[in-house]
Amino acid sequence: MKKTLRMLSLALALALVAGAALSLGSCAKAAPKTAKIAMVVKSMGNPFFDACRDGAQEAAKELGGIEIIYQGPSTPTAEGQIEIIDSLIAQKVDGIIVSANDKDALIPITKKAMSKGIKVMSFDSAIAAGGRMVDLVPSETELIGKQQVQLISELIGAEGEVAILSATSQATNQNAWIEVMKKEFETNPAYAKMKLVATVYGDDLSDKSYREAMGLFESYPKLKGIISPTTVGVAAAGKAITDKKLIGKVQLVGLGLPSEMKFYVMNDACKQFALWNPVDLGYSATQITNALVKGKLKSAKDGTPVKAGEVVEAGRMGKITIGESGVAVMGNPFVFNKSNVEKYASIF
Ligand code: RAM
Repeated sequence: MKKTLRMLSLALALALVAGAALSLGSCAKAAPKTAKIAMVVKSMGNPFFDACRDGAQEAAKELGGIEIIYQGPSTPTAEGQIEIIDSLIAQKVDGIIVSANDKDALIPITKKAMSKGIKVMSFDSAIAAGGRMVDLVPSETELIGKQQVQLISELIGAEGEVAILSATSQATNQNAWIEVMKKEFETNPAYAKMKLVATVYGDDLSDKSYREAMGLFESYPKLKGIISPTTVGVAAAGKAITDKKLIGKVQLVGLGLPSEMKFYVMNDACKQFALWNPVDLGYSATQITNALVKGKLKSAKDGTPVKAGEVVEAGRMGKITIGESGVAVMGNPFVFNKSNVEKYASIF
């Protein structure tokens, strides 16, 4: 009897070991964990960033096993973004894609994220080198800035007062473009008869941008043109010109969404403007972050930029090559006018 009992308990022990081995085995074969990629934008409620999010979701769906978390502060401040990134670190996300409200203020928090193994890149509006692994710009900064001055020059016959209506005063992308524009006004002989009289900030808020545009009409009665390199600003300026019955007197160019600008192109408040495809921008950024998360793009935890010459296979966008200081460039801006604005308005 004792012997049978001993044999029984031995059999039980063996069965338990086998069971444990089996469950360990099935554990090893478990589905790979879903990667969490967060897109932190300048602010919520901006249709430009909603289009970037759509592109991110498209890439996530194609790649599989990726969850996109889309967040941003209610107004475009660095403080709001710092809080969000801090909570994303606590949630242990795998990657963070940021459009920065300030190129330097975010560095300590993104460095903290990277030190914990989170992959960080900026897109649209950069974090300075040291605070991210890659920065994806929509187009060359020089090209964007020069094109804006050329577009307004064409509309005002290269003569008269021009003002810039920007986003926030700390925005990396707008400030970089404005620097190029200022140089053009100062040094390009083709623009010798144009004068940049003011740069004002609407903070990517429609009502503030509208008020700033109205303020420009008051302060500069001889104003001939406005350049607004922000989708929020250029649409608000279109409305201000229309409401003030200044169509034909004050010309407007900028970076706008065809869907928001169609009305102002058709009523002649804004005869031409430029932009790239924000869906493609979000899609490309997600492809790059996925490559970082999967280790296909080598990165260091201290935030040293990814080496120049590295290539990302970015789905329908083809190959994206990383340049100096980890900066990658997407493509060239499109110019929109009466001939094509309606066609693109249904896309972004
Ligand atoms: C606004 C934002 C964004 C910028 C576009 C052109 O939506 O400021 O950062 O890239 O305009």
